[in-house]
Amino acid sequence: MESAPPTFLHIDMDAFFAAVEQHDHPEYRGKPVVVGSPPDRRGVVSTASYEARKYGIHSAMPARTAYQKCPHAIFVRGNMARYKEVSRQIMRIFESYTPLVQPLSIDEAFLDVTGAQRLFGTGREIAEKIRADIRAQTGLTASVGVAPNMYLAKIASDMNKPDGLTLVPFDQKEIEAFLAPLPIGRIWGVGKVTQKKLLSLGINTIGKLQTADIKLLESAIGERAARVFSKLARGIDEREIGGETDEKSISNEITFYEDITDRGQIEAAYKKLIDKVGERLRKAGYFAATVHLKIRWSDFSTITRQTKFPIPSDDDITLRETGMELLKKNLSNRPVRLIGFGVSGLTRTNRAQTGQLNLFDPPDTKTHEKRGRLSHAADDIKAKYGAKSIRRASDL
Ligand code: TTP
Ligand code: MG
Repeated sequence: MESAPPTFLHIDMDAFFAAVEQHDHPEYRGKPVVVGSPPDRRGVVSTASYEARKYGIHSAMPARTAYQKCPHAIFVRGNMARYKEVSRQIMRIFESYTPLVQPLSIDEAFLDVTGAQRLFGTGREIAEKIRADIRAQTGLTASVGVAPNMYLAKIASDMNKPDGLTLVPFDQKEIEAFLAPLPIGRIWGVGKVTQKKLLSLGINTIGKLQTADIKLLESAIGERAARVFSKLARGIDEREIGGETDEKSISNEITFYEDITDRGQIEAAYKKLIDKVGERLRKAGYFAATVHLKIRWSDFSTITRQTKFPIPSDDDITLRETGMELLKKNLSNRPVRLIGFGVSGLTRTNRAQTGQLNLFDPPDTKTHEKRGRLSHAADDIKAKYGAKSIRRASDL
């Protein structure tokens, strides 16, 4: 078997809430649609159709301002339950191509399709198939970036919106040339503060950051940040999909777009991570013995902490209780860049296993074998009956 190059997709729906409204209400199509607060209230715009964006309307803008810019726009409150339903549909499409899916928000996800290439074709071909599936099943368009890592895929998906497919080169020199003209704000994690500091050094493009003196950078933004951002400027990103890394642990993490200090916001994001991990844990049929917390502060220093459940657990309540306790113990007032939650010590039963365990045949080995066999069986069925045979069955 030829080894396929590491390939990641970032998929993001176009004008998501507004596009759903235009799909569900054909009379809105081709017109400026603004989803969010009514214009006579003090709320903001959630999103605007591309027709409305021509008038300068965008997410987070006061609805009143949007109205001033385009009084004839169609203002709708939106229907979250419906958006979540479409979100589930697209996530299911992603999962029909690879189990390595990391949703980032309601309308976007990272996919590691490295292994999927054997079954479904090149990264580009997979991206096209997914776009076609989304269109067929939801009537909506998505933009996709195809790249050798997640960070480049995310940059790329935004470059030809709406309905765009952007391929990032896989050669290091070409990657650097691809990034060079982009503004530094496009680098994942460069917030307003860092941007200001870099601009004061005359660094306004990724290209300038590529060639910047490292000592100068370090003195401006600190050693760790300098190291991380100069790597990202060259397109180097070694992160993996925050999914199941092996059979012994399940974890998920989120990097915030900006450093967050608001405890409520951090806790809300963390709870979502806990729920996701719990879902996967149960889906995989495990109980976990240990909870893990990861916090990366704004200066890139990182802590990991762990604690044991009273007994191996898989239910949401225990996961949340134990997880939140661990978070509350370790959160301070420092701004947070990344938060992660994970579980390990996975077992098939939550009963004490004293004396039952054969050291030469630990449960994880069996699990691994079983899962391996299952995946192989799935691969075989797909190879025999077509790539979509399994997905159709699970969609029923
Ligand atoms: P985005 O993907 O950021 O925006 P979008 O899908 O509307 O448009 P684009 O084509 O540029 O991707 O966000 C997805 C949805 O999340 C968006 O449709 C509405 C919601 N949202 C808010 O409610 N408030 C916000 O400030 C943002 C940015 C998004
Ligand atoms: Mg979007």
